[in-house]
Amino acid sequence: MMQPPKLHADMAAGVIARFLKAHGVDRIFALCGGHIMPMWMQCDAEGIRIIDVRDERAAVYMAHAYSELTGRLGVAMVTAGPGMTNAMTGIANAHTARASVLVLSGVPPQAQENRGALQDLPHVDMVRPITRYARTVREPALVLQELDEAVSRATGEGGDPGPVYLDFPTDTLRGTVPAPVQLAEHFQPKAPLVLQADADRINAAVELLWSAKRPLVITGRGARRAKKEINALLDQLGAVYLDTGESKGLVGDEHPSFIGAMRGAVMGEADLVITIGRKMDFQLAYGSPAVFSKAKLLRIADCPGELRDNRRGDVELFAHPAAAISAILKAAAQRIPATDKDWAHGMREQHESRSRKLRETMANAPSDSEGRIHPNRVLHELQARMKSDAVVVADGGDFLSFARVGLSGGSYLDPGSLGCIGVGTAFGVSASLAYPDRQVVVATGDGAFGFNAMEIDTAVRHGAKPLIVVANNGAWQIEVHDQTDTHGKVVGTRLQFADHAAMARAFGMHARRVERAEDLGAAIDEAMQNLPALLDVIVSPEAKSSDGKSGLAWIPELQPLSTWEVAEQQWRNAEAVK
Ligand SMILES: Cc1ncc(C[n+]2csc(CCOP(=O)(O)OP(=O)(O)O)c2C)c(N)n1
Ligand SMILES: [Mg+2]
Repeated sequence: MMQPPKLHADMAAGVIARFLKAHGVDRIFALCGGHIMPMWMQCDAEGIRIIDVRDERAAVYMAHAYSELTGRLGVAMVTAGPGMTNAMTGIANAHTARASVLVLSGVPPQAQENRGALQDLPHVDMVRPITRYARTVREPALVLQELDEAVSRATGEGGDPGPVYLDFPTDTLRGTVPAPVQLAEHFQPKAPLVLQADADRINAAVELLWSAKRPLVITGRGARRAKKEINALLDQLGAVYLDTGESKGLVGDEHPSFIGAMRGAVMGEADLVITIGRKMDFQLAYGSPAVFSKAKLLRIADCPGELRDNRRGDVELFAHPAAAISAILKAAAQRIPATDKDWAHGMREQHESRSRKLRETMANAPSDSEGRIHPNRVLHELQARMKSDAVVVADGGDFLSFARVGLSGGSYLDPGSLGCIGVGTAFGVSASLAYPDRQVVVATGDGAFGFNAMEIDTAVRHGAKPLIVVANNGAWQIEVHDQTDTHGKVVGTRLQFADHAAMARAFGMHARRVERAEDLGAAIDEAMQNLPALLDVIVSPEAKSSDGKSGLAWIPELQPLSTWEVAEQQWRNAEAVK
């Protein structure tokens, strides 16, 4: 039988592995296949841990979560054809979330290209609109420079960060990279880019900030590396603060600026909105003047998508948020802010009173007439047992909406603005492998859980220790509510009250079903002693979340939420009359 050539470190596959290792990649989330085998074996030979998953979507989700949580490059490796198409949802999600992910794949050997080869698809064409860079690399001597370009784009050197894609014909992976082109420069890890702000614009920003009476700071993805500076800015200015799913945990709920429960009111009252590393996407009403009716805008970001989408800033600082805010604080020196302290304190007081009420409601949320537990009660019992640095992963429809508000920890992940439900278990496994000493709690709807449920197997095999809590209401319930309210008929949205605990046990995970509220506490305690674990909690389908009520599910014309839709229509009509 003919043998393929023996693998070695100077083959393209070996050079790829050495490049990754040199750039600090210590793990790859992957699912194997013949086309990528040389890379796979060489990554292992370099001591890079292969975390082998059960579906390529999960590989990319895990690389995504790793990148979001650690700030480093996440790497996924998938095989050609269906391996690659399975990965596409993960790539799309990383694209929307602007997560730095490198996806590596293979294509058939060049001699078989377009001949009807096994798993031959135009991968690059398929992912181009959802990647920052996508190439097939056919020449072994060009592997290093292509990798360098891809990683630079993934990490946002010159544009929005996000996923990048490279694939290689299998013969290229087996081809030798000539020693002279293996330049040492390509094996030098790069420090993260810190873009400095222009001094004139810093002064203009100080003017805006220090003359505002009702300044509101909103953070997103790009603010994550500026925790200290953002807290200092809030302290100095006495501004109020809204977090978003992208940057939860950056400013603690105990901070006097934090007014998360006042989201609706504050958007209309602020006279200056400062976005830091945050898109003005649907979650922020596209920045519409109909919603932010009195606000000037200061926008700070080091990537274009977070700097000027939908609304231009009165001042725009194209700079790393940490650098920009440090420069702002230095330039403002001892200047006294004009912030209306009574307004800010009032906002905080109302926030505290609403949060207190929410906590009471959660603690006492009654079961329904059939004894099924209210989702808020589940979250309350969980939260009571979680440490402040826990990683929270929320997923689902109604349950995501409850969990987003009801759970807090040191880091937070969810389906993001792609609304990519099903990420929960994969995100949780990756988080737990990244931070083995932190609690990782995955709070997921039963529908959402189903997409990647098999990753419970990956958790067990790889020693990841998340606690997965499945809110089992036997339905895609947020859709059931929408159908009932909007169309008066429920069709194709009911599931069974399936036994997810039995499924988890089949893969060697500790698991229990919980049916009564009074059993929750002990079941959670026991699960936390036996991680990884899954709790299949029967929750009431009658509970209706705020996302269910806000109109998010029925997709209005101009805005995502009904109240904003009304405001936008009124504003457009009033402007048209003028
Ligand atoms: C991949 C994907 N498919 C479908 C949807 C539409 N969708 C949003 S929420 C939801 C229901 C989720 O059900 P479940 O996870 O059980 O949560 P519940 O609403 O029942 O609490 C669906 C189908 C989506 N956002 N993403
Ligand atoms: Mg459900």
